[in-house]
Amino acid sequence: MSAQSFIDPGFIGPDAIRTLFSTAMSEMYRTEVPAYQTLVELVCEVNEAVLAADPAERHRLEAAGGLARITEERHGAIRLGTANELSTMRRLFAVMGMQPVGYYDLSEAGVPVHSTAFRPVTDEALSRNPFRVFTSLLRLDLIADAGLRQEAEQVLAARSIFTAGCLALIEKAEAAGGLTEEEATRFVAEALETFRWHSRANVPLELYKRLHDAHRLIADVVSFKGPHINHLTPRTLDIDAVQRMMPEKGIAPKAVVEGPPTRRCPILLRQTSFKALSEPVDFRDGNGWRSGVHTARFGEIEQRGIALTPKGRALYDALLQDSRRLVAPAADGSNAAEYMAALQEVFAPFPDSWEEIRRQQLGYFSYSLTEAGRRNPPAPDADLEALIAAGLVRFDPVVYEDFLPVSAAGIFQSNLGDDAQQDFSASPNQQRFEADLGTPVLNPFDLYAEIERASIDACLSAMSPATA
Ligand code: OOG
Ligand code: NI
Repeated sequence: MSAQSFIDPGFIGPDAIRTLFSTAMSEMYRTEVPAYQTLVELVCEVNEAVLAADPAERHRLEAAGGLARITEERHGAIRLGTANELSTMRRLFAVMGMQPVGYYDLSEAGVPVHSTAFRPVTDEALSRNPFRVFTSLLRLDLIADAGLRQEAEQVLAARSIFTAGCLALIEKAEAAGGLTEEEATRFVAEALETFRWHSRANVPLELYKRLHDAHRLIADVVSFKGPHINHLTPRTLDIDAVQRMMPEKGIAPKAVVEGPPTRRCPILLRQTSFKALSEPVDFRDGNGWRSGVHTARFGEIEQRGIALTPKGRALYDALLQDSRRLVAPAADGSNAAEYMAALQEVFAPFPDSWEEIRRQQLGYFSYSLTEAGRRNPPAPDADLEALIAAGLVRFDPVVYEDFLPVSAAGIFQSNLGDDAQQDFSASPNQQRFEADLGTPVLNPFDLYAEIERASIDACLSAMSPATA
């Protein structure tokens, strides 16, 4: 019996809805932000070159089933204003098989939001389409000016970011356990409306300015009819090459690549972005409109590496902190080369071979039978290490599917401009976030551990009567 048989035959299934949605989103963003299209083309070019130059890597990705998903792979980001918006967004994403994973506190980095990532969680769903959305909730509680806070709350309380059709289809999916193809097509079209850019602001220019002075991000969330998608990020196999080539395509990247340094064996996540565009916006003015500008939408690329265990992550966090203590990256990019050199040097103790990362239990791996293993399926009680040594089982890094708080802060900040540095005291409030969300967030480490465990089980049950 396959997992598919649990889905009502009349329904198309959450993975297929997610693919319809991510494709529609990508098409919409391509027409809204032309530089995104340029970036996607550059990433494709670089990915093809990497695979052509490294047949072993191509083969490894093919064997591990990871090649097909890379070209279409994207993440996006939105910023929400209220608890109600967040909990409804959770239900919307659930229709496409996306669950809230992880909690990110950005207050520490001077950004008044806390966040989670909605994404598929099983190995199977991830390999079909790993589309994820970094979703932030504005924290008006961090705004000192009580009067302004109240005005912002009123504006947010009066807006509804979901169409009636979208809400009806969410309810339908929840009640029936899925959507038919026809319903899914309508659902995607309705849901897309929530993420669309609105060139007409929800507020007068005067209020926009006051919100903007409190924090640029507050203006971005409160002033508009909905949470426009603010970037869509393709995945590259060589972020250094894309970073180098962006200026040739007329795109100016931020000065430093966030995350770990360049390595032979990529770990976690490396990201870089280009600055937000200044876009014309009409603000309310009495009964009419008045023109102004807003900068919110930008482009980003990422390179994903292995998911680290808590032990590996602790080592990463410690080394990142050490490098930043040595050279703090300046907002204007003036010491970028120095910072990247420090990063490279400080990270030297992090092992850079898959064997060693595995031996020290720093990362999660997916185990599978080699061709020889398939010819000679191991007994259920066989020893995994012995099977690896005998060439019957291979191991591949499990891809990191999540985000990194320090990197996310760097991405936020590069888009808020150098003048936007602001201090909030660090005040993570996961409990409040989960209450607003309506569920606890999932723990990413549990999900990776489960993928690893299931892969080992699958190797050792290849010969069991149930599947023979
Ligand atoms: C989200 C910034 C964080 C990432 O990839 O870490 C992010 C935002 O600007 O809303 O997208
Ligand atoms: Ni991003």
